[in-house]
Amino acid sequence: MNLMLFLKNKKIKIKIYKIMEISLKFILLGYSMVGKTQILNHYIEKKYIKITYPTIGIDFKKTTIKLNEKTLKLIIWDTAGPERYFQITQNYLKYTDVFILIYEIIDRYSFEYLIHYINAIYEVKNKEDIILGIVGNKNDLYEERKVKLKKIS
Ligand SMILES: Nc1nc2c(ncn2[C@@H]2O[C@H](COP(=O)(O)OP(=O)(O)O)[C@@H](O)[C@H]2O)c(=O)[nH]1
Ligand SMILES: [Mg+2]
Repeated sequence: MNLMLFLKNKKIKIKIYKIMEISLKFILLGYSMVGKTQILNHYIEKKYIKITYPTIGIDFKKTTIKLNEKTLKLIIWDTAGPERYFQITQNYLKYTDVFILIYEIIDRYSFEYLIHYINAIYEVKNKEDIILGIVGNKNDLYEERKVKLKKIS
């Protein structure tokens, strides 16, 4: 990879041998109590930690993964529920690469609420730049399921 620098109007070409770190920004969105923080903690710590407090404002965790022998740095933003601090969340949407929308399968409203996030994302991103995943959480409570599974074809 080559990097061009201009120093005192002189063009300098620098060869970069070490591949620069690639980073991807994720954001977890969803109604309060759907399990955003739990999912993030579980992913990072690889264990279940009981959460007894709500997320205030916005929080993040970092990790790295190996993909095709390259190290990829992940920055995962964990947001508070929609009622409070939504303004803070909104400011981050523009700088996000991957959106993870989370609902809980035992609460239909938490599923329907996702449309607010989708609309907010559309406001700041071009349609073709949006990478989005939807997660139905609390699957252990499937007997109380309120959001039906439908085949997507
Ligand atoms: N039964 C069950 N409870 C969960 C699950 N994920 C999270 N919770 C619980 O749901 C509550 C809210 O979780 P939290 O991660 O704080 O939700 P957040 O507000 O979306 O960040 C906590 O009491 C969690 O322990 C799950 O998969 N199953
Ligand atoms: Mg939280």
